[in-house]
Amino acid sequence: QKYTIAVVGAMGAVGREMLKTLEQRNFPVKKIKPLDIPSNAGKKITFQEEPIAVEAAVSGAFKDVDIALFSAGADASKVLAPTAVTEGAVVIDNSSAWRMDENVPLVIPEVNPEDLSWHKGLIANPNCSTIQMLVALKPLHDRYNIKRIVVSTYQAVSGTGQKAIVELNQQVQDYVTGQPIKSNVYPYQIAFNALPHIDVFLENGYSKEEMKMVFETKKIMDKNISVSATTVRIPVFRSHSESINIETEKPFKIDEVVTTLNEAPGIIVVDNLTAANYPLAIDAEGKDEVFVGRIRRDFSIDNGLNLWVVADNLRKGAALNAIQIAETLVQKALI
Ligand code: 2RA
Repeated sequence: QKYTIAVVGAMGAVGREMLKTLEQRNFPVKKIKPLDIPSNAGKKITFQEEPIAVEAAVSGAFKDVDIALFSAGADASKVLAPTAVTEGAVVIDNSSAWRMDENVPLVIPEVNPEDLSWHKGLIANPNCSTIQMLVALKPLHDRYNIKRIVVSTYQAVSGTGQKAIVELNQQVQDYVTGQPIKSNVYPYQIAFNALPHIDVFLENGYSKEEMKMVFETKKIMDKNISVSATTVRIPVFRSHSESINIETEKPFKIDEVVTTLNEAPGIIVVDNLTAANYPLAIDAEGKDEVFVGRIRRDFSIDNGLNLWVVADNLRKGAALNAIQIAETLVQKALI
């Protein structure tokens, strides 16, 4: 069977990656329906070497759609995702709009595929920084029962979108040519800088991005895990990097941890200090897997472990995870 797939936000960084990933994974596509804001209607995208005109993402656009992949921001999803479900599409939403809704499964296929069984037409894709962290930690949680996670992230500007990619490029060029550096996307210059400020700050002193990692971990993997997060924007175009410290209930041996990670789905271990081999943002770009290295005991506590985890934030962190959800729905006849 083949499916009509809508990509909502088709002109954005994640939307483009969704189209590319659908092509590369030979998803059984009958028809692609690129949707975006009305002012982008008529522009062309290419799918399987065919130009396709973008249509306006409005009610009525989903009547012939089987699966709608959304990456159009939370405001658009809040309104349009329920409309798409009503019109008969199964929606996989990459925005934060529906992630914590109790009627919406929040799914990473390597971590909690069973939650797809209770979807009611709308499924949420977790935040990119949560996805790569939980793909890496799920096998360790299953074997050693993680009690606490402390994570610091080093996030690429493509997580903010196309405009941030353009701004970082421009700032570097302006620096080289001696022009004044202008900052519109972030509160400060991002080139040659590090901003501990992703999304808005909340009453509790944490950013929304930091609290997403806390709440999403509890919903996806285990509500009993304590999580403390610091999320930082760095001048990298693609791939998020994360320094993760965990405390487990059960004792572990490091070589056992490495074997467990090597055998787990979606993970590639890159960890050879003699050869200075460890996961790098530039190596993860365009790849499907989550890369784990710098695996070492935290000697300051019992059963403590440190990891360095890197993944392409537009791919496994967004587009690929959403498409793997669609693949799982098809495989399990949940669509
Ligand atoms: C970011 N995780 O990196 C957020 C949304 N993609 O900005």
